[in-house]
Amino acid sequence: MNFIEKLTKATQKNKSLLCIGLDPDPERMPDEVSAFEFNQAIIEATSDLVCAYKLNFAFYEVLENEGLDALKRTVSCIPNDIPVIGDAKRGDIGNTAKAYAKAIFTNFNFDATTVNPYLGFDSVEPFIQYRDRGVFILCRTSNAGAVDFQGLCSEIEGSHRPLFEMVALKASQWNVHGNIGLVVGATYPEELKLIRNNHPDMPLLIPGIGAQGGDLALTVRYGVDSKGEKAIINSSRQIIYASRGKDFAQAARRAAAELRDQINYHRSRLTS
Ligand code: OMP
Repeated sequence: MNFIEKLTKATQKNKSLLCIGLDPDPERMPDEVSAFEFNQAIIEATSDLVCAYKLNFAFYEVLENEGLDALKRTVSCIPNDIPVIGDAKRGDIGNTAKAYAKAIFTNFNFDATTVNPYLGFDSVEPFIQYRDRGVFILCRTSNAGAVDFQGLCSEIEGSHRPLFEMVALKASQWNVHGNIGLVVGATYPEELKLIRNNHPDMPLLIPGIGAQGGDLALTVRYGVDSKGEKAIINSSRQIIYASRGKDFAQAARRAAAELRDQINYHRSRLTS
């Protein structure tokens, strides 16, 4: 089964577009719980509520050996039918990108990853060669500084459009194996609408709900495809740090269930 099939199955089985971001931060986690134990408890409490999990490499790399061990063990303890995204935002020359892709897809066994397209096609190609894995290209990121470069004017087929639209166009041209998606932040709903209109079938990874204040109703309305799917709506801190007490996993479950249900409420309004 390839990434898109796995994502669609998990979306339908769990009736969910919610992706929980497993970004363990010892400053916010309960005391005396390791990163792996933290993740394991949250996964056990939430795996029937999500369409995917996303692990951001930064939170593991900063913990050195223990973190890399936690990264690997976390991937293996996620049920096989839930896709796992390794959020590494890699971007480098082809030879190096090949090693990054092998590490992410073979050593760590992620179903999908995030890629920074700044270096162009040869930096992305080694990732898309893994045809059964998903590759999410950063398009319109959720942060304030997204405007610095992504908003710069570029020329597309004779008309002047912002660079992030060019990135999306190139990504769709590169998508010969059907395994490319785009990252578009929930904090830029108009841009999300534009990208979805121009690329009706692409899976979109949409971070920025919760701690970053993205608008959920607009995210759902503009982010989903014509079937109400292919939007992976990520929230990390709002869910995993719902409580710092012993009940942290159950609190994460409540926060996840609430967000999944809100997403489904907005989805139901699109079809009614
Ligand atoms: P919260 O703000 O805690 O929900 O976490 C958001 C997660 O999504 C973090 O792991 C970010 O690194 C990641 N992210 C963004 O916040 N904005 C982006 O534009 C892209 C990503 C990402 O690629 O996942």
